[in-house]
Amino acid sequence: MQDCIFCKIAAGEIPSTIVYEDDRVLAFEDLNPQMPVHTLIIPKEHYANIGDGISDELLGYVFNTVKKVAEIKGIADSGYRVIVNTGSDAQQSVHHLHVHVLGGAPMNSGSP
Ligand code: IU
Repeated sequence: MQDCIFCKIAAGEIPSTIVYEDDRVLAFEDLNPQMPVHTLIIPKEHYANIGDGISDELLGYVFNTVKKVAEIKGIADSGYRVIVNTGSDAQQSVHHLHVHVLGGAPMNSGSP
């Protein structure tokens, strides 16, 4: 999609630090990490958010990539948090579906 920064990252038009990539998804380091490990996973195809018509199959594929990223980043055993901000109340700021994978240190309670 034109003017979508994550589409440009997915296409390699804007550089990113790639953690994992295949033909359907890209995982890259968040530019403003909130934890020692903070990786974003996106489908290469544009969906604004989790409610934007992505197929169950592709959404499942995106979430299965979480496990790969956790292994690559060395946090599979220590644990991690997975966050998908969706829409305005959740303060989604980039409107291309992305999954935050956060870890590398103990976290506070996950309750809002
Ligand atoms: P959010 O879920 O939409 O609030 O998160 C967007 C994330 O994308 C946020 O953590 C930013 O630091 C991150 N990000 C990035 O890694 N690279 C960018 O070019 C832009 C945002 I714009």
